[in-house]
Amino acid sequence: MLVSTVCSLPVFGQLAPLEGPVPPTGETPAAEGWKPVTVVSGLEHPWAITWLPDGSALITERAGRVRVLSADGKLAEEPVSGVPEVLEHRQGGLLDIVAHPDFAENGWVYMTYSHGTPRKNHTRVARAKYADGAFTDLEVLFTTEPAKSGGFHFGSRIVFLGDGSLLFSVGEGAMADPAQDMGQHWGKILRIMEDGSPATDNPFHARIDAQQEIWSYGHRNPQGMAVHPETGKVYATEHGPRGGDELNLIEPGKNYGWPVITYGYNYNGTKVSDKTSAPGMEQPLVNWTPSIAASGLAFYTGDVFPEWKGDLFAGGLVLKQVRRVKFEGERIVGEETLQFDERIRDVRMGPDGFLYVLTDERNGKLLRIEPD
Ligand SMILES: [Ca+2]
Repeated sequence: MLVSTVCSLPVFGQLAPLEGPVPPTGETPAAEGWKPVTVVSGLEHPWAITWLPDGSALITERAGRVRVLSADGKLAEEPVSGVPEVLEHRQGGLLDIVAHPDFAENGWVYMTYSHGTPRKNHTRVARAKYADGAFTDLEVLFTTEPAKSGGFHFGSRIVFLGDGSLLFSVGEGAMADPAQDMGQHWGKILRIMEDGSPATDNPFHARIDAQQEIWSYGHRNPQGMAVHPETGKVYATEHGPRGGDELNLIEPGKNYGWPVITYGYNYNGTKVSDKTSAPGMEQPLVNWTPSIAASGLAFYTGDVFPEWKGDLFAGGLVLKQVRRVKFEGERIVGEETLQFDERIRDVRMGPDGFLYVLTDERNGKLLRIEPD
């Protein structure tokens, strides 16, 4: 059985000698002309940020709080009331938060979180209406089945597809095999309608031995997901074990291979699998070895850094980096590193054309990436 020790892996430049022949991808060149500017600190293990139309933002903290950041950059002392009760346990807690694209009209905010007990838990999606520091009308939209044990690999990110449905990612609970088990929700990217009802055009909707919410499968722990601003295509990053972190283009019905194929190794250096490819299984667009410990993911759509437009920015926990994955059209043509001093949990586009990151620390920060 695989057990994640992502949190305790050594940092970049101090990697312990590997026992397995992990192919190194080498160091990527440093991105030039940027600097991090602290917008606010005092966030306890922040996980995700979403902006509202008035310029304020909501930030989740893993322990189960949502903090309000005013449009002028002040953090409200009182957390948002009415947040769903979460299981805070190891990697579990309050995870992603995304305001509905039509928030100005409907007021809905969507969240994912771990729910239950350390021995019996699930990943959940819920929504609530937000106004003036309070959630109301809380609705639990989905609960993964079956219950699992332990505090690893809950996922999770949410994206809206613009057709009345949403995708959310779920890890495989650090148990590997559920990722290929179509009877389970674990290790999948799932699709439901925005009101929680079933999406009747899902790829396995009619298959009686499969969970009908499955959109794609064979995932280990996807913790980054973003929709391309022009093509509408969905990209996701996931944690490999030791090495083998991946960027994937997510398409309905496809199998992304875990744990049958992988470029990663177990933490003790032994092989997870003899295979890095197999018929009917997708190859990653990018294989990050050594692992960056993939976190938040965002396409850059602003004008502050014109040369970054259309590129994908992937956060990394263990290497304390954001990787700029350079796109020409839909083709990946290179990669650069934005090096930070702290673990990066989320990467998002702000409404002001700046890229923002959240650091995963007890005294976590929101950083704005500005020209240097
Ligand atoms: Ca894969």
